[in-house]
Amino acid sequence: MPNNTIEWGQGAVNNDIGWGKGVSNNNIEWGDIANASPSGDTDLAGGSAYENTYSLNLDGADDRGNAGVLTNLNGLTAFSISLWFKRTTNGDRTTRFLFGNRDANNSYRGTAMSFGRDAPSAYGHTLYVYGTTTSYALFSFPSNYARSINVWHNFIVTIDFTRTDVFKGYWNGGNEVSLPNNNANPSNLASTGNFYIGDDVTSNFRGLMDEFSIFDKALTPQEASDIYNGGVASDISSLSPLHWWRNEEGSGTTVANSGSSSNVLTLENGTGFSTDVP
Ligand SMILES: [Ca+2]
Ligand SMILES: [Ca+2]
Repeated sequence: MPNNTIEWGQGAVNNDIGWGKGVSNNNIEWGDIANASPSGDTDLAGGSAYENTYSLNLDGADDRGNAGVLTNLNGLTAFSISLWFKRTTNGDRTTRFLFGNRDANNSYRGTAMSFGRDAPSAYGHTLYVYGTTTSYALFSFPSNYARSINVWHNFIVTIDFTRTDVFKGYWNGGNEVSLPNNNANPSNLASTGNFYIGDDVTSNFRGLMDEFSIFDKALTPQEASDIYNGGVASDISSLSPLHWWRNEEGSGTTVANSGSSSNVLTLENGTGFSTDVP
């Protein structure tokens, strides 16, 4: 009967026998909405399931995202960066930058990471780490890593200056590369220049990027594997990222920070979105 007034299927308001409610912490998601409520209570205000719908589309000319100065990274002795990327062309004779910090004079002031050129001979993919002293360290993935086009790859770089192998890097959740510091300095990270995604100074990345995150700790091999998740990006909020640009806006020139920090990503020079995601 339309408009019945007996609230069929609903327990009495404020009933105390748990009627209509899944057992607390049940593992069959009984009564669970959007996985946001371990007790099975409906959480209409805070419930939001992880979805990945949009990535960044970078033209390889001048497209980039600008996060400004990430002051909460300055002076850290341990940090990690995770990024997903997809190239759609190969044969590139230019080394392209996945990300980089630099100041108003184009001097590096933090990190930078290159994707080594394809030809005439393939280069490794190198992470540069500038410290609060003037010197820097560099660490490279082998040149054959992440070379295939039209598939999504994940790179995770972890730095811990108190570790013998200061650098541990992961490609697609494994393929670990461990390297000691190759220099007397630095012993920490400088972060006093703008942080750019897809850009260093001139050689911008060409392709798609997504779910870019930065942590104030060295992620473990298990955490690197969890982030890769078999090649499907997933909710990493339990790993407490400081910065996490998801690009789920799908339009406009500002990307929210889903980590604990407030730095938004400003999309410059016509940077757009794609519905192709990892
Ligand atoms: Ca995304
Ligand atoms: Ca452009």
